[in-house]
Amino acid sequence: MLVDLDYFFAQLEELRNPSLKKRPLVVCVYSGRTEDSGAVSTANYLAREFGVKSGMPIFRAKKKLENNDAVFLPVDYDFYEEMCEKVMKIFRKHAGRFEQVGIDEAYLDVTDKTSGRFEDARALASEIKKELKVVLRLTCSIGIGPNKLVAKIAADIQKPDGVTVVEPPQVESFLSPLSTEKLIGVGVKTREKMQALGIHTIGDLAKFDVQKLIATYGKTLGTYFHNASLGIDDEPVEERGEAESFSRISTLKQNTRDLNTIFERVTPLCNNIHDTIMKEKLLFRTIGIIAVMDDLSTHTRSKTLESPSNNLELMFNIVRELFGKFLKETDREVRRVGIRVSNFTKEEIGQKQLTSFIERKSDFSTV
Ligand code: DCP
Ligand code: CA
Ligand code: CA
Repeated sequence: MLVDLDYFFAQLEELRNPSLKKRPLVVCVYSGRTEDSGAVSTANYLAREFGVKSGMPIFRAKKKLENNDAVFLPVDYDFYEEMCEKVMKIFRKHAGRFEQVGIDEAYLDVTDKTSGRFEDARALASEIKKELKVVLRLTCSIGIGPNKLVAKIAADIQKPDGVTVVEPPQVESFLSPLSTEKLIGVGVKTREKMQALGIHTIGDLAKFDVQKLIATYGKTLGTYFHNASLGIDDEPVEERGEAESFSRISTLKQNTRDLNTIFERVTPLCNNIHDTIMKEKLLFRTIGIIAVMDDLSTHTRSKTLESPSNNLELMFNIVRELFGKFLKETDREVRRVGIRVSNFTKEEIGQKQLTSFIERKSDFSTV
């Protein structure tokens, strides 16, 4: 399933001020140069009837909406992010695996929950929409398909407040009449190039000789376009942490080459990052060190684990090992030290492991 909120920022503005629902509403990113310079972030469906679109210059939207009692509001990202968190919490509950993509949409793998039955998935979609409506008074559109590619395109078909289900036997006939630009990776340039080859729809692309596609776009992209046109996609719904990486850095009291002094300095940084990781229920795979030298040059080294972990002791050991190795590679003194942890996945280990882990952590702080 791909779940996408309808006219998201504008819908949120209507939520806190329902009188806006009856008027064309445009949410704007003002650049501040002149009064009306900037771009339209999004608009409610009333404003869209006048041709207002995301990305359009504000002055053009104003012209289109002249004498129509329209409202123009500046973006309020803090409010949108706060609401986004509440929305995603509801979606996440209903998914076996969950992957947020962008501020207002997420993939939900519901294969296990529905035993792979599309009718059950449709019922689940109604349930999710109902909960979103009752709890937060918001609407969304949902696409359901055998994979992410089909679900994403399906979600766009009936908007706002729609559900579109595409079962495996319908995939080809569903995709075939659509424009190639519906496929991820087909931008303006690619579409023009495809048009020159006589490819306009996804169906044209499916019929096009795959070897010729490869000759034009290279092996990776050519193969991808061919498979995508047939609705073939086996990308998993990927649980991921919100942050790409966490890092902390600190200046030493004196420049040094002494490993113990360095380690003493990075220990609280490790503890601090580790607290964040535990709070966010993340597992890391990559641990890195940062060293800023006396000549202000910056160096990094990192190590990637075979499997994800949240073990603090392991983090300490690797940080120590990396600094030890690094010092052997340089004659300079270190001025600032830091660590960076990345490559996150969401924690899936049981409560028991978690508790024993926290105990281990408190052992450490008494050393
Ligand atoms: N957004 C933006 N600038 C853009 C596109 C989008 O600021 N050029 C913001 C505002 C949107 C939000 O991202 O509300 C989500 O984008 P969508 O593409 O999902 O569009 P909407 O949710 O606004 O409308 P729709 O009902 O078509 O999904
Ligand atoms: Ca949306
Ligand atoms: Ca979206």
